[in-house]
Order: sequence, then C-alpha cells, then structure tokens
Amino acid sequence: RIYNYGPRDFMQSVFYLPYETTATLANRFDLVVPPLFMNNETGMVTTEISNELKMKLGTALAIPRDIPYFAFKREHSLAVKELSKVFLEVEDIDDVYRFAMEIRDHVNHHIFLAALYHTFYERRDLNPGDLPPLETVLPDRFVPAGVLTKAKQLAKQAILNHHTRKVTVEWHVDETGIATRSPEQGVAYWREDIRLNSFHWHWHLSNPYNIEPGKRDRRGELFYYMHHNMVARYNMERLSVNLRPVEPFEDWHLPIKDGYFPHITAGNGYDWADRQDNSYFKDVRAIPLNESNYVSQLEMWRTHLYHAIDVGYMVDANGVQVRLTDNPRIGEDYGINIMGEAVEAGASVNPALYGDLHNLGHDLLSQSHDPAKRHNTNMGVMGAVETAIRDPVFFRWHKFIDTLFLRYKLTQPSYTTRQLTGAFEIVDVEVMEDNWKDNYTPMPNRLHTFFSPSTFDASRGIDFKMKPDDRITVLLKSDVLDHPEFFYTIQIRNPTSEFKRSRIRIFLAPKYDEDGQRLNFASLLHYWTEMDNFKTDPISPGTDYISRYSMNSSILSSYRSRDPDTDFAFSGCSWPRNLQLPRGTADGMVFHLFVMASDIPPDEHRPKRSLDVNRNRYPYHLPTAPGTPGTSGSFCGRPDEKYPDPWPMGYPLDRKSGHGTIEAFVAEHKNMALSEVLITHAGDPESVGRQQQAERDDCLLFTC
Ligand code: CUO
Repeated sequence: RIYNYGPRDFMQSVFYLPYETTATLANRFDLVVPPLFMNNETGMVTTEISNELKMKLGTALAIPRDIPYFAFKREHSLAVKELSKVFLEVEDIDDVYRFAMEIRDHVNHHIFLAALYHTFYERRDLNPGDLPPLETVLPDRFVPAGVLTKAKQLAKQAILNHHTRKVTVEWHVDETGIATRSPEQGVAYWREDIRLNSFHWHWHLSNPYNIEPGKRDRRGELFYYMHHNMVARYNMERLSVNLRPVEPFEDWHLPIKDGYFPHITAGNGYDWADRQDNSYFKDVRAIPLNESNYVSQLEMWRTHLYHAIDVGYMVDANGVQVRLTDNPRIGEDYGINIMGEAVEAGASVNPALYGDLHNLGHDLLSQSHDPAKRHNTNMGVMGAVETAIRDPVFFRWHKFIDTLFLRYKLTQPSYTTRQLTGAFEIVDVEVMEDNWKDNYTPMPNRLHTFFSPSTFDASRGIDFKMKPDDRITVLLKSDVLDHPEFFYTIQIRNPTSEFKRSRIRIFLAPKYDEDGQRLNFASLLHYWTEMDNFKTDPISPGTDYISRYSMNSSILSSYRSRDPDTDFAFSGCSWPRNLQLPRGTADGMVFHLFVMASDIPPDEHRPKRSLDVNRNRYPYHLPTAPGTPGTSGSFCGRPDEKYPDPWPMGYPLDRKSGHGTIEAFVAEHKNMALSEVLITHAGDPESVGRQQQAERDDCLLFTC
C-alpha cells in the first residue's frame, strides 16, 4: 500500500489525470493499485471489477465514458447518485480509495469525479475542505485549448532540458469566449472566472436536486438564494462596465441574440458545441423520439407555476393544496423552499404539474445549435455545471428564473415592525481596506479592485507525459478581478444592562441604475447581495464596537489551501474570494452598504442541532474557525446542519415594503444603518493610492 503521501494526499490522488488509465495514474504518482489486466481485443490495461460491483454501479455503467457530466439530465444525475452510494456505503476511507481505484477505468470520467466530490460532502470521515480545486483536476474546463497545447509543448521541452522545474503559461481573458467587438466581452472576466465556475460545480454537487428529500435543510430556498445572488452580482459587474442589466430570457419565441463559442476542448477529445448569434430556443428531437423535449412543455409548467404564485398555493400529487407562505407556522415549510424545489426541479410537490423547468431550460439551451440532431454535434456549455456560467445565456436564463421567484416574493406581506426591530442601535458603520501596501493610507468607505495574476497547477489534471521523477510543475496563469482585504467596524449601542449577542447582516447594492437614476426600494430588491451574516461576541451594555474581517465572511469557506504552487485560497463550496467585491468604476461607483443588528432569540443561543450529530472529522482537517465545516454557510448551506440563519434567506431585503426608498426604510429602525461606499477599479494594484497627475498648463509642442 502507498500512503507515503499521507491520507489527505492519497485520497486526492484518485482525482488526478482523469482521462488516463489507472495504470498511467499509478505510474505517475507511484501508487499501489489493484491488479491490472490486459484486454486482448483492445490492448488496454485496466483494473477488473467484479459482477457484484458492476450490479451496484447501476446506471453509471450505461453513460458513455468520454462525454461530460450533464448535471441537468436526470440519467446523469442518477448515475452520480448511484456511484456515490457505493462510496458512501463502504466502511472507511481506505475502502473508498480502493473502490475508486477499481472503478475509475470503467465509468464515465466526469461522473466518477462528480460522485467523488459529492462523497466528500456526505461522508463523516472526509471533508469538503480537502477537495482539490476543480481547475487542478479538469484544467480543460477553464483554459482555452490553445493554452493547453502550448503548456504540453513547454512541458516536453522542460523534460528534455532536465534542469527546468516549472513551466508557466499565461493567457488573457480576451483570448477566450467573446471578442472585444461584442459588448458582452466587457464582463467575460467575471463569467469565465475559474473560481466562480468551480464554485458552481461545488454548489450543485453539495446540493444535488435528486438528494433524498430533507437531507439538505431548505435546499430549494438555497437554490433560489444562491442563484439570486449570482445574478445580482453579475448585474453589478454589468453596471461597472456600462452595460445594461441582463434581460430575462422569457419570450421563448424570439431569437437568442448572443451566441457563444467556448474555445475550450476537453482533453479526451470532446468539443463543446458553439451556438451562433440569433439561435432559437427549440424543441429537441432526440433519438429515440420519446426522449424529445418540447418548449411547449416548459410553457405549460411556467403557467402552472405562475398560477400557484397568484393563488398562493401549489397542488400536490394527491390534489391537496400546499400553502405558499414565507411566514410559515410550526410544521409548515417556507413557500420559497417549496417553489425552489419545484422550479429546479428537486423534491417537487408535484413533478407532473410543475415539471422540470430550470433543468430542462439548461438542456434545451445547450442543444439550441442543433435541435433537430442533424449534425451529430455535442452539447454546449450550458449543459454542465462547471462550464454553464461562461455563456451569456446562462444569466439570461437565470434572470428569468429569478424573476419568477421575485414574483412569488412580491406576494408576501411586508415585514412587520415586530419582525424588523431589535434591541440594539447601530450608531455608525465604516468599512476600511487593510493597510496592504507601503505609502498608501486607506480611507473609510473607499474600496478598490484591480486585476492581478492568479496561478494554478495543471500538472495533475493533464497528462504531460512526465515520469514520477521528472518533478516538473506546469502552472497556468491569468489575470482575475481581485481586491485588498477589508474590515467593517460597527459602532453599536446595547441599551440593556446585560451582555448580549447579536446577529449582524450585511448587504451591498448599487445606489444608481444604468441611467444614473437612484434605485428605489422595489428596484433594489433585484440587487441586494449578501456580504456577511454572523453572530457577534457578547456586546457590552452601553456603546461597543464590532470588528469583522472580510476573509471571515459567511459567503466564503474557511479552509485555506496549503498547496505552495497555487494561490487558491479556499477549498470546498465557497464564493470566490477574489469576487467578493464588485468591480466598480475607474472614477468610483457608489454602493449602499446595509447593516442590520438583530436580536438572537433564546433558543438560537443553544448549539445548532446537527442533522447528524456524530460527524467526526479527521483532526488534521481542523478549520481556521473551530466548528466551521468547509463550506460557505450562506450560499452553500452545511451538509449536516440546519441552515445557519432561521430567517428567510435575504431577510430583510427580500420583500416589498411600504417605504419608497431604502433610506426611509432604514430611518425607521434603529437597529439598521446605511453607509455609502465607493468602489474604485484601478488598472493594477500598483496604481491604487497613486495621486492623479494634475493637469498642467505647460506649453507642449502640439498645444502651442
Ligand atoms: Cu446552477 Cu442553472 O443552476 O445552474
């Protein structure tokens, strides 16, 4: 047996070189693997699996080996579930490793990976914080094909030269999907951000729609909330680069204006399909025909969902009305959770009536380049969770889905004064950048973003034909949006005579729309994005101060990578740290920073009831914040626990209000505060804080 790597590394090694046989993997990483056999017909050397194991693999064996994992297709999702079950039923992680090694030569590469990622979210003895970043496993999902070709050439040279230890290949975002001639290129840096796409994969494998009902607390609501935040943040980026907010894709008979040409090719020869500008959303005529899907199905489901929203209830499979309310009584579910499950569609109250709207939309869009199946084309990027966000149509589709949820939210009564007020009074709020560089003095409520280089190690995802002792690292490098860390200081008054904790909620939204008009309360509902949500330490009677660091945000995982060759800061399901702030503009974009201090009800002081109290993580997985698993609580939930905040997700900025403006809303509640924050986008980190050159009246050659 191996184990010269340590348990964490040996588990990770199962993920690597996903397109290569186990024999190659074993050779490259010096692993001991199960016995290998040669197939006399194909000449391939592989592991052998028993008939008993074959039976357990179920549908996973039926999916062709070389296609991507199309998460929105039921049969793919079922295959991941069944394969994960094999990994979940074995006793310890040695067995997970052994089975994984036996199985990997026989099932679809990506379904194998997806099942392993899901296993890390499910097993008590594994931790999602230890999952390798997806880009290190599947670099071809994130990097233009030409960059990988160049990396292979350089790696070969390095092997010949012996002395070269590191090969680095750089690329820029304008070398990928969309050319500068298209306005949509302005936000390509965001759509194609590696960690954002990786986060989306993690989210869907942590919260799969076909997981046993009830296994994830408020999963349907989380589907709404995370994707709502994603769309809201995308629109902030659009405003930053003078683009109008994304239009929902809701008239399904009009052409889709923007096509998408991904320029990525999977290393096993799979070519993601291109979609021409002005393609149509069409019925997909599958072979066999009974697996076809029709736009009219989606229209029918949408009508049923709108009906449910308008009448305030859904109808379950037995014909019983299920009330839709976000003020649920004990024993009732949140209406938004029921809606989320029905729309995605997960544990829907009535799949026959409400269908598969979200998933089927992804599926049809990923085939809209060849809906009649006349050209033997592959699927487009919209069909896979790790690539969908690259395509501008992803956000048009999700803006439509979000608008549907917002239609429901607008049926809910405004929060009452009792639901909004609290004992604490927020006196002042300030946000300040870290003192992150010499000769620069940060100023209150002034934040900066810039592009800075980001690197990851591709040597374990692509076979660069190295031998174990070649010791060459292949690094891929590009610029990503980034920002200095910052911290909030909240001056708070506790009018009671006791030390008391509070829950602080922080949201961000732009102050002005694309036409420079102030966004009113109703329009801001589209934009608020969560920045943080946490319980404070006990606040002393009288005036006290709360300080909170951006790195500890509830939308980030608390795990930090220990890989010296990459700067990947977080593992597991985490909003990308580098995209925590919207880009802002060169002359400063104005944002509202909303802060609320809520009282904590007495029963919330008790430790959170774990859904599985025996979870026993390995000691070397100790997170930086004790007791925090390797996921972002707010956007990903926590596999074994109740959602960390009992209020509706997005509270208190998820419902209409009698107030016309956010200022009027805040003015009525002492436990809320609003600050104005200016986010300035600097070209590069070095230009932050540099004084602008004053214009001079000198007589220049061309002015005099
Ligand atoms: Cu995450 Cu449409 O759900 O992609």
